[in-house]
Amino acid sequence: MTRLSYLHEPGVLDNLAVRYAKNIIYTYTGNILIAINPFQRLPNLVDARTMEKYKGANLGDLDPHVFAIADVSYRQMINEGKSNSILVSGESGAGKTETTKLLMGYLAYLGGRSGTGERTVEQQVLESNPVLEAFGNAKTVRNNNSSRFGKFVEIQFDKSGKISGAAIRTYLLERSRVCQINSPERNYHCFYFLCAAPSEDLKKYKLGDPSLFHYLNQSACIKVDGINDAEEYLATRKAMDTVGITDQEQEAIFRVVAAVLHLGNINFTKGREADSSIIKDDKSRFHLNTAGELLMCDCEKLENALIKREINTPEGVITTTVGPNSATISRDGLAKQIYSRLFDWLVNRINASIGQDPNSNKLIGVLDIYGFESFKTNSFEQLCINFTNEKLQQHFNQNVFKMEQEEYTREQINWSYIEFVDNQDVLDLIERKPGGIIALLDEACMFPKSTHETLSQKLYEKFKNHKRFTKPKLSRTAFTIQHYAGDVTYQSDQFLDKNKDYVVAEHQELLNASKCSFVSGLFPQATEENTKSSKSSIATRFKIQLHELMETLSSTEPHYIRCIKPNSVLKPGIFENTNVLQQLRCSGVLEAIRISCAGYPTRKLFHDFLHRFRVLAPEILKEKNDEKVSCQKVLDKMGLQGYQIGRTKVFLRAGQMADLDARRTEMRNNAAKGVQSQFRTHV
Ligand code: AOV
Ligand code: MG
Repeated sequence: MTRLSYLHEPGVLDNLAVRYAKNIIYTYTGNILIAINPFQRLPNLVDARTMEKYKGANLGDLDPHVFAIADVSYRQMINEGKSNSILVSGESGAGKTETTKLLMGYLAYLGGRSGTGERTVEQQVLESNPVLEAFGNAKTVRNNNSSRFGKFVEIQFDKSGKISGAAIRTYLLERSRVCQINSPERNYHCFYFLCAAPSEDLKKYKLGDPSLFHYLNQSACIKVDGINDAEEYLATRKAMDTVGITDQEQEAIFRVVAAVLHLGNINFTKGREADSSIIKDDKSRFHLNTAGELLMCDCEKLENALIKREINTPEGVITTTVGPNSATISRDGLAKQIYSRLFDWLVNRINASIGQDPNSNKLIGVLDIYGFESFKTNSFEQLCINFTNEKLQQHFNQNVFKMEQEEYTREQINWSYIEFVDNQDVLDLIERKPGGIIALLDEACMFPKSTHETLSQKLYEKFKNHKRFTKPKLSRTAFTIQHYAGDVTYQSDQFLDKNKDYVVAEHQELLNASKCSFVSGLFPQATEENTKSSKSSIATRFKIQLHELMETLSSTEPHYIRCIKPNSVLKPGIFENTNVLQQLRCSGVLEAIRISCAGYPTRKLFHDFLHRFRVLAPEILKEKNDEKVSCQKVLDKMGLQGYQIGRTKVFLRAGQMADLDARRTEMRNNAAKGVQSQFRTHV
């Protein structure tokens, strides 16, 4: 990209479109790789031969590729002993997860131990993907296989450069999906996989068609094109085998998944007294009993945990009842809590089974995290997601700048400071403690009387003069943040509930007493430590996780891959200009290009420069000067201006490389013509 003669938005866009039309989906802009989703398998692009080709090749010698980025990271790690990270970002459906899998596949190829058995570390690392996707991915409007959690995989290497361990960290699984979905989306894949299991499993778990279950039939979508649920069920079990989840554990996992479905079918109706409820009918009773059996807990206690509450008062504990609405909320809360703990269990189990290498100090981290989101209605999840993106954007900007400036300093060339839009003020708005949005939200969650209205009033009051915060005119509960990628209006209605992460004491007690050690293990007895962590809010915990991630990232050499979704119909061959442009803006690619343009986007080692451009001035090369002097003379002869000569490299302004290349081609063509005419006279 930086070799284009005209580096501006239309030029950038046109370049990408032309390449995409030829199925060239990868493009470099400086060190950043842009990857455009092909929406079709391009087998030649990712096969073993291609891997072999990229192994050890210099960046830029071959066509742009994710393998090239992985290869550079690997070499840097081996040669310089420094940890690297690869940050993959882009909007939903842009291809982050697929790109991440290609990266991991290539790293496993480089760092794998050839010829050893089935359950090598690298096999386990790769097979963790289908397991996590089964439980953490779902069909959404934007992507049939959308990851509903963020993921950072640290692959550890030993002294000889072989993979010796790995750690997977996940971020903020979307919980609301377990209980609530809209057409044409689906719940998490695993529910449908299990409903398509062989009949003996179905019988065991008392399951049937997905349309029988409330958590699945709220959406009209049951089947997804390209996903065969029955096959995926078996594939998931196989992947679980590989990552070391035992048969017994697998049985318990799917028992819990089935129990969640049965929980969702328990309905309530008004009881005799005011504010009380009873199980609605025999069908609901059946599902209640089945859920209880599957979770191996006392069915009567399960019923009570849903329709009754114990309240501590100075006079002692009193038991009250709750109405059908509250009972339903309680049921959904329980389902979400069980599911999110199951997911965390899987992540921990995979980590334990793959194992960490305590002696490894070199790693390559791969980040696959949700891109910037702006929907018609945006809630708490979007705030967390966009907060993540603000953080990563800051990291990106700082690095692009830092890398540029370090290079200029190293080469001792003159440069003037280039300004960039800093987003520290948005980060402060969200995360400052005290006084930021998260802090105010946490505060509101502590007061039983808070509502989303009181929270909103507080925000309006506090940030009325903040440049990045506005109150939409007609709303009393929404607020708008000016993110680096655009304005997003958040609806605060569910913020309080979504931020609270407490388990109802009755639920905790019930499941802790389960006769199934797997289930009781998901709800361990409260100790001092885990009450402390369960007391902190979801947003604050997320903020801490994010902070840790940034610390890890800043100790590594980062590489950036920006995934782009070329169209919103998810089809190959269609390139929507405005859509792509918006993504290039949001991902900071255009900003990075602007930075490059302001400086010296192309740089070449003296030797390489002379090698390439000697045809332009053969007489100068004959002079046997020092390489630096020769470069200077070639550039002078070409009449270029504004370039700089560093210690080891020539630094060219945007477009100058293209200019030189054009003249070189011209020169060569002329030379070839000359040879031809000579040849002719000779004959
Ligand atoms: P995402 O991870 O960026 O979205 P995915 O990686 O799941 O997006 O890609 C979405 C779909 O695009 C995949 O299921 C494939 O069908 C197709 N696809 C993407 N990359 C490639 C590729 N390199 N080759 C072939 N097909 C591809 V999200 O997780 O929703 O933010 O939340
Ligand atoms: Mg994904």
